[in-house]
Amino acid sequence: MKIVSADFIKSANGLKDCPAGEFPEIALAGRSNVGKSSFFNRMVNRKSLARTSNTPGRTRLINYFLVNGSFYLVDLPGYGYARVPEKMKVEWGKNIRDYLENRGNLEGVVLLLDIRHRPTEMDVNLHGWLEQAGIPVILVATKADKLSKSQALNQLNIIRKSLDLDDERPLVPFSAKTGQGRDELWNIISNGFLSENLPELKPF
Ligand SMILES: Nc1nc2c(ncn2[C@@H]2O[C@H](COP(=O)(O)OP(=O)(O)OP(=O)(O)O)[C@@H](O)[C@H]2O)c(=O)[nH]1
Ligand SMILES: [Mg+2]
Repeated sequence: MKIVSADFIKSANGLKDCPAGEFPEIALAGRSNVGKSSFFNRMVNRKSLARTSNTPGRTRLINYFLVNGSFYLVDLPGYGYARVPEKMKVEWGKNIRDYLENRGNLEGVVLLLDIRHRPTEMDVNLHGWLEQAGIPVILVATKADKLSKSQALNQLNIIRKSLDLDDERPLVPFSAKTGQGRDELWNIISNGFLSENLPELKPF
């Protein structure tokens, strides 16, 4: 997919604060620090449109970006950051679940996992929950540049086993640093999540 524009729309504080759902939208979910904001920036080829950080827990609101004037990419707050107060964690969990359950124009979720680590219990739970809810999921293994090819293959297998994935389910190794996986993911997104909306996406 050719990206002609990507614009920050707003930071929403919960579902009620999300923009009117006039465009299809795709949400980016994953553990804090897994590379969601970096993923977004690389996918739209904008260096720092979404703020990235070494400090986990950076993205606390639901950040809306409009791509090609025709669909939203949504950068969700990351989960699982140990140093966040318990009350805030519960609040985040509620906010994200409320969003995922009730956002009518949500076409799918990109679930990001760090290629170097075994999925956490929260990753496994979220993945299972999304499948049960019938929400289409694309799985991405981030930070692939940090491993050798053979290490990466090994880790991809571990992730597959932990999430009990069928062989045909794509798990795409990705690097925000090198751009590995970007084209493949745009293909999957435009042929899958957005396929029903493609007529609307045609103008460019
Ligand atoms: N080498 C390498 N580093 C990456 C990659 N993706 C992200 N990082 C680094 O990982 C750190 C976290 O990245 P972010 O994109 O801010 O992660 P996030 O998931 O948005 O984090 P929160 O907003 O806290 O949930 C930053 O230091 C990034 O530079 C990648 O593909 N390769
Ligand atoms: Mg972020």
